[in-house]
Amino acid sequence: MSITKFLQMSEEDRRAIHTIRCLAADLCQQFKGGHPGTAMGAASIGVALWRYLMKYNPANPDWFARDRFVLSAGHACLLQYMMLHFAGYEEWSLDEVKKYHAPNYGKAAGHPEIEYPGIEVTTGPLGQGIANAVGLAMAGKNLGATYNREGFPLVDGKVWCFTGDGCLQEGVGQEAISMAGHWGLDNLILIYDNNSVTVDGSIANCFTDDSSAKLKATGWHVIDVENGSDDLTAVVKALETAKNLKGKPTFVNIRTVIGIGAANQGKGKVHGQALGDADVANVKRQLGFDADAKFVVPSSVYDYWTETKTRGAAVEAEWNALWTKYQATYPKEATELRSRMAGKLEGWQELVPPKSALPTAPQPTRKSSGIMVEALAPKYNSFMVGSADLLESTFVSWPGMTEFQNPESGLGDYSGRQIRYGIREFAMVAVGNGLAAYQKGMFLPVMSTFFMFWLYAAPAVRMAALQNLRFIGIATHDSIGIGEDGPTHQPIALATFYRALPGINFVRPADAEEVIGAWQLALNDEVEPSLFALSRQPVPLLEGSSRDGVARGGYVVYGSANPQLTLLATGAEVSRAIDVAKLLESRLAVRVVSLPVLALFDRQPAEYRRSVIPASTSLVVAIEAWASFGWARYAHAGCHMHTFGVSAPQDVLFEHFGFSPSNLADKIGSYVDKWRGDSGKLVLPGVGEFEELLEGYAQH
Ligand SMILES: Cc1ncc(C[n+]2csc(CCOP(=O)(O)OP(=O)(O)O)c2C)c(N)n1
Repeated sequence: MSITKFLQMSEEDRRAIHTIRCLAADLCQQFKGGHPGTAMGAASIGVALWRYLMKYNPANPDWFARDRFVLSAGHACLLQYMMLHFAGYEEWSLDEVKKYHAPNYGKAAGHPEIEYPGIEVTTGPLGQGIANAVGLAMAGKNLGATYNREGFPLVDGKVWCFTGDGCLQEGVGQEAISMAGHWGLDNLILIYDNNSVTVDGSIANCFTDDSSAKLKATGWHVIDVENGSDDLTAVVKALETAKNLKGKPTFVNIRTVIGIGAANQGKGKVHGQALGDADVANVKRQLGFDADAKFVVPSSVYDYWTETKTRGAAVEAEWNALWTKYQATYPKEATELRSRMAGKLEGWQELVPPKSALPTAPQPTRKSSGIMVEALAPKYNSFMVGSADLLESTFVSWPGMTEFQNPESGLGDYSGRQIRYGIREFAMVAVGNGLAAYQKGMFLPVMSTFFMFWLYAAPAVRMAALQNLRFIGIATHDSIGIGEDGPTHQPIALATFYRALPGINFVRPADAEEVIGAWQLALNDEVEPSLFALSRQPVPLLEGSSRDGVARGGYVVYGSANPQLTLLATGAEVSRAIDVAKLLESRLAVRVVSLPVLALFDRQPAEYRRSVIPASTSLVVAIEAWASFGWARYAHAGCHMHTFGVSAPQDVLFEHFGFSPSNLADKIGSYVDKWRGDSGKLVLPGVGEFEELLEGYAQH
């Protein structure tokens, strides 16, 4: 394919595309880094979308009814930045775009970031963008089904997602594709920039799927374009067709040439390296540009793009008129939608039961969490509540719910808010991120699976935390307390990651009261996602438990005002720690501290933390049936897991691993004796002397 053979375009189109290619070469060459190849090869796709097809208003990037674009191949962000510049987004001046890879970094980050105008989600970890796009498309479908009325297509935007070969190789991309096909999301268009090249070169060495056939078999419409880098007309036509197809999402498989025009066009080398001065000049010469002039944008190219601004203003004005009429015609729906547009969740506080109304008989914290799901989910259309095939055991269902399903299936409809994600944990959370990103605060995704399988979802949780995308994650069966399912299902080290992750509320509540505290914390925090680790096994409602204590991250739940020994615990181990305290208190003053949210406790004033954990006057021992990593920060010693767990009933397992109250009292008692010495005066261990009290107790 020769780059001089642009037979299918007008002169203006060709010049616009050439300009993008030369700019991409210059932008990477200036700091000798970045990803030029795809921006060059897929320039025609960019022009087709922003110049011809997408509905947006550059003067109001957050216009509610816009189409949404997701660059799943986030490394190709230069293309998006240039498009936003040409389309007329004020904040995307050419100078701003030039900050790509610059030391004075700005909006033109190495991968697109959600906080900047025209960028719907942060992308870069390949595959997740496809799932985000599925979430955005679900959001559009759900809103349309809930608020659109005859003659009022209030929500009818499309979601355009750009994928390369990489995102299609990633499991999460395939999980999401499968979901979209199942749901028949016909507002979703997945554009495959099929250049058949990744970092290491041709995909012939690792990826030989027939993607078009595969997507067809997954329930998608498929359109093929053969000569995408050259044939703008064909690209526009294919995307136009895709936009109008009904009943299924559409996959547009467009063959392009990566780095078209460069010496190494079609090769891995142009994917992620600057071309070099000589080759940049060579590209420009071929495209009829001055080989020595940099960052050249002919004025005719800016003229070519002026239309996007007038068109954008007109479509928004038209929609505003529709919205005005809608508000007059459907005041109730409009009021609710307005409140959701503002990200409000009004009146939930009144629906929260007081401690006196909570069940006093022991019950699993996963079940206590269900109290809040049942109280809130039926009332708020913003709640999109689902599970990766564990709806009942994670208590995220409610009587009378409607499933989010393709109406054709007879299983539900698009207004449904109970979501069956199937056994696709990673995509579940990445899709949830798309829901949350549609318009922050408009949706509150609640998603569930066993805690162990939040490991599968971890990369998407990280992206939620990075972007301030709020969700509530329900992570049940959170320890060896899962019992007979055995070590494959018993999380030991996972909490360490979630505790270290910034921007998330990771909560392990001790009882029903703390579960309420966890929900309150999550709902009061309008910014960060939350993840609750919940027990499979029953725990009693503790006399000293407190939702306000959860709001401080940790608090004294039981025991002495002047302890010689302070026990720290979380979740189901808190009641166990209280049992241990009771066994020891005939000879020691003991206190028990519940620490449901370590990161939040860390942010409390030092005096408060000292008053809760008096580490300079008391020995401090942590009890938690997870790995000990991190506890040396709070305690002098700890009782933790050192192996992967075993298959047996949960009460047998707690015995086996040394967590019976009598064994814990034994071990901790001996530890205290050691530090009390013969004189009886307590000597406190120093930094670095953390002791593992259960290491070696269980051999496997
Ligand atoms: C999950 C993940 N793994 C690895 C990478 C590193 N990486 C960035 S781009 C890329 C290759 C992508 O190939 P493709 O999607 O075909 O993009 P193109 O070469 O067409 O630009 C890789 C491996 C990444 N960004 N995300």
